[in-house]
Amino acid sequence: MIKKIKRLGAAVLAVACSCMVLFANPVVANAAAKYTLLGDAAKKNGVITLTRNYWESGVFRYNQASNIKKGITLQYQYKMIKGGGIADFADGITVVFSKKRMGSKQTTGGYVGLDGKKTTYGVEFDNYFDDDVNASDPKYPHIAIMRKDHDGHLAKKKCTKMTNQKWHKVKIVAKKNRITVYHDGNKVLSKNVNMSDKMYVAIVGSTGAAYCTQRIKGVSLKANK
Ligand SMILES: [Ca+2]
Ligand SMILES: [Ca+2]
Repeated sequence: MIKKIKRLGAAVLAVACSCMVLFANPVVANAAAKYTLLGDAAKKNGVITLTRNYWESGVFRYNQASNIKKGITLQYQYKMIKGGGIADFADGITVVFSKKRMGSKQTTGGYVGLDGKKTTYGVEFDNYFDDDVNASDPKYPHIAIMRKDHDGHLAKKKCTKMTNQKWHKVKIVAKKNRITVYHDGNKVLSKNVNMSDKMYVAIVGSTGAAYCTQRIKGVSLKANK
């Protein structure tokens, strides 16, 4: 049984456990910066650690909806540090665009913050292949523009260096009808989408039966001119 669970991987267990109430200490507010850290996220010396252990979900959430009709530019840096369990890295970090503000209950494992709603979009930095449960998940670390849930890869790009344990720069230009993603200064993905005029923005890290430390820093969100 243990072998079977190991073979199935983190995401299978995520499916089984995706409805769990995950957060014992749900909210740490930072009103001045207009964002809130939820779940396992914690800030120290300007760096926000989203995850550091098994079955975690850490959320950086902007408290107010963004005007996507006009467009926004989100920038931050991230670093993934080798962890353990059934793999060295899992499951990744996702920038989530949702109609409803992200609350204190989040999915762990391969879902990485996506809530299953058709109106939800995201950009994932996925460092774990979700094995049998998610046939559409590429077998390599990838950046992807997502819709709805962990199966909803609208566009994807291989990115093995996301797990080289160094800081990487992300820039995402999100408009109502298009999401464009830059990684370390290079444009890597651009895809037509169909978002609402106003969307909430959050950055979510999660883990499952495998984990790694996932950190972000220097997060900024600006309205496009
Ligand atoms: Ca995955
Ligand atoms: Ca994926």
